[in-house]
Amino acid sequence: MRRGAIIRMTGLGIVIAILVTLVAVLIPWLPTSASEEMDRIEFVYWFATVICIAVFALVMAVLLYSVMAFRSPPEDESDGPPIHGNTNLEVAWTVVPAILVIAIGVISAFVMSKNGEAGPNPLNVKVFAQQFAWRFVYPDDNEVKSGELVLPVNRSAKFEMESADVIHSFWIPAMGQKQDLVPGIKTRIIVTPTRTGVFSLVCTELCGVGHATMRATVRVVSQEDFVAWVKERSDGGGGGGVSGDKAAALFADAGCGGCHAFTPAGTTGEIGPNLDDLVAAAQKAGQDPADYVREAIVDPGKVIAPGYQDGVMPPSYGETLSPAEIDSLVAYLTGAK
Ligand code: HEC
Ligand SMILES: [Cu+2]
Repeated sequence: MRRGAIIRMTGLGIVIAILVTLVAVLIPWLPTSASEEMDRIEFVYWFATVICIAVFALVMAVLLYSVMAFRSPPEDESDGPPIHGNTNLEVAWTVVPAILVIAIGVISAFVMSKNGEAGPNPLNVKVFAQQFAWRFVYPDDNEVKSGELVLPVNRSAKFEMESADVIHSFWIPAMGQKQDLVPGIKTRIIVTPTRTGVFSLVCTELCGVGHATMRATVRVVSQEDFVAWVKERSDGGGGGGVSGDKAAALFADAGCGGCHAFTPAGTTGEIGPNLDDLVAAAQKAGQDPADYVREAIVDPGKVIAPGYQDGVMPPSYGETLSPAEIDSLVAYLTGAK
């Protein structure tokens, strides 16, 4: 091949590589990493991206050069010269991509296995998902329950996850790891936060009308703050007391607030009816307010609030909440103290 052609193609390739690199580097495609697992995932991402940029630049340089250099003059209807295979070229374009793809595969497998290791002293957290809320239980820390995910920094958290209804998916974008929750089986995932702060956990599997609201706050705190939080959460026994504060926390933890507006709880959910005037609604239905509300929670399909659909409010609260918890919610919602 002529030297001039090689120089021109190389120049084109360098220009293309620089442009594409700018697009890759200047646009913040990924959130700033907040976990060890995400650091490794980012490594795989950049490894694959560098290879892609090199291959793209090579192919585009040859293509653009050929389009310009071998363009046929107008009116030229003759055939091009007959070309036979070029064995060296064919071996190169088979072997080089094979090596690159295998390298990406090997590195991914390595990172996946590393990201599945929990370290010596993981924090165990049970995750319960249901349309459209997350609940967390800390089995080794006084069985503390929470609707907010609180994690100590620099310690692996090992999540054991269950879904009460349909497939959901656990994802904290800044922490990289993602795992489905499938009804009937327990799935696991490990996350090791590397910096304190507030992040969000989102459901990333379309799971029904409230899917977009199925989020939870993730708060990563120092080890001391975590111990203090567990202590504060355990004081008072966690047995589903009937105090207003507990009921308010339960209303949030059980996901009610994601679907219902209720002024005392400060929630604004719009998937279900506003719960501010339940006493009036019960009177209209000619029922005792406490019975009316209890029935609405335990057996939501029995009477459907006008203008709303059956099958949206989860029918499982009668099983997932304890009788004491249901009592406290009923008292909270009817304004009885
Ligand atoms: C996925 C959304 C969703 C969640 C979560 C949810 N609800 Fe509902 N809720 C609804 C919808 C929709 C209705 C109306 C249909 C019906 O009556 O079943 C409703 C109806 C109700 C009613 C009857 C309202 C009326 O005016 O008659 C009450 C009371 C109620 N919900 C309380 C709760 C409580 C307490 C929780 C948490 C333990 C909760 N809901 C969780 C969607 C939800
Ligand atoms: Cu979901």
